[in-house]
Amino acid sequence: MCAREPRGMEALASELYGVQALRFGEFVLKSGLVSPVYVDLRVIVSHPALLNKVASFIFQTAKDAAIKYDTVCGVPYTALPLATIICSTNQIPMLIRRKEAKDYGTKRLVEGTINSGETCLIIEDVVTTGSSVLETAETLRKEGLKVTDAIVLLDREQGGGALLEKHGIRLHSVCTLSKILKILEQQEKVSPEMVARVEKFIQENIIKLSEQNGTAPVKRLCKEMSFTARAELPDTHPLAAQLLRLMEKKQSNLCLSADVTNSKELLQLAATLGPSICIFKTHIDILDDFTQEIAKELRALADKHEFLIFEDRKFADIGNTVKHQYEGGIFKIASWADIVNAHAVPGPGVVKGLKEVGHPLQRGCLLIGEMSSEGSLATGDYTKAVVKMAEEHSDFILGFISGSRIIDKPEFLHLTPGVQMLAGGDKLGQKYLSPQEVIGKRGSDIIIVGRGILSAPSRPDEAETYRKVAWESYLQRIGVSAQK
Ligand code: S5P
Repeated sequence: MCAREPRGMEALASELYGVQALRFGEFVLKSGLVSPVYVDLRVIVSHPALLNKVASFIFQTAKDAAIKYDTVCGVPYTALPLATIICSTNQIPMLIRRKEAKDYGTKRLVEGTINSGETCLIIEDVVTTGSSVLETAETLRKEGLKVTDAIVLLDREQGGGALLEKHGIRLHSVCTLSKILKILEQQEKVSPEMVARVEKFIQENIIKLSEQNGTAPVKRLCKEMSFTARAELPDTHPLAAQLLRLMEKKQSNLCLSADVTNSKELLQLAATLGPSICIFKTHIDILDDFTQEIAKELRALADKHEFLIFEDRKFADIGNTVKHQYEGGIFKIASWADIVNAHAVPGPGVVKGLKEVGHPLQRGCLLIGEMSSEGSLATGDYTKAVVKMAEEHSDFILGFISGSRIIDKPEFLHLTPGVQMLAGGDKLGQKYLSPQEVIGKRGSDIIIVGRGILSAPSRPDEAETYRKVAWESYLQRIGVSAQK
């Protein structure tokens, strides 16, 4: 829903352009997408007159739409000062939503007086997918408040309105990106060619409701960065960069889950499937006959066929204990595994302990953000806290085990288990999705396949089938047609 064009919109558009809240050119977004437009309304806090003006436009839009509400809440952070001005000027009680994932258990998520049953109007600066507004609405609703409407200064028209509508929230915008574009074109601030480029970009990046999953919209994944480009980013972990390059070279984003109990079979798998995979994943403690010699042979096969070894140990203890588990014992995991993984449940100490051992050896670790098993508790706020932990330790954490992309930073890798050609599950709670769904729709990078390959009559043929399907899904995602 877009409000009637308010008077003074031309002046507002011009001022926003003047303070560089809207910029045109080539910008790499967090997701890796290259966008011809960059909208950053945070800058308006440095321009008090403009801040006031934006606040009054938002308030007027709520009035014009005859919305009934008792309180106002701004989506953190840019909309917080806007909500403050609106509430202070018009004597409306305000609520503040906390954004920090930390200490969710002890801190209130909403500050201010909450009167259950009252209606809260959400204010936002810019809406793309609608997910930030939705998150705020969900937090408020959990506190017993009603959320029926949200006002946004700028709707990028990329599907946010439809997502919010699905969740019972009407989105009203002071202005849309295409409207602002027209104004700036008339004012000769933006060339007709640039306007056409931005319009095309908007069209190509509309997030359709059919592509959305639950509350969080799955990102539209065309025109993403290639694995090679991600390897070159300055913040990509060196081991992730090595992996991304070998993936591109071997045209493989397949990780084999070598869940066998006999070392001969393990080595045979590595020797025969090695050319098809980018990672060989072990559960070393299920082998009946492990010796350090096996680890050595596996290492040699990894070097020969250019794959990384990932020991799926799922560390989950205090830092001091995991350090010993990683370095010592019978397995001496750190001496042969490039990658390990850990649960974030003990807190950052688990990462710090592992890092003490792994970092000097140029190893890397994946954090488990989500699990493929039925009833997993690794969801929602827990997953968000895992992401935050990874960002704080990105010199050692190179990515995630998750069902989908859980952070839009191309430096991080996403590996997804629970993959078979046919969706379904096993009798013990494992749930399967197809490679196309995982790579193409959910934005993960690497599929982890165990029994889908291990129980096939020809394991090498089946591995090749999985490799091809997952690779084609990746190519489609970055907008390159697969070579037959
Ligand atoms: O959430 C998870 C995380 C992992 S690492 N779900 C999983 O299934 N895994 C592992 O992936 C699991 O331990 C097993 O080794 C593999 C899946 O095997 P499959 O036979 O079901 O493909």
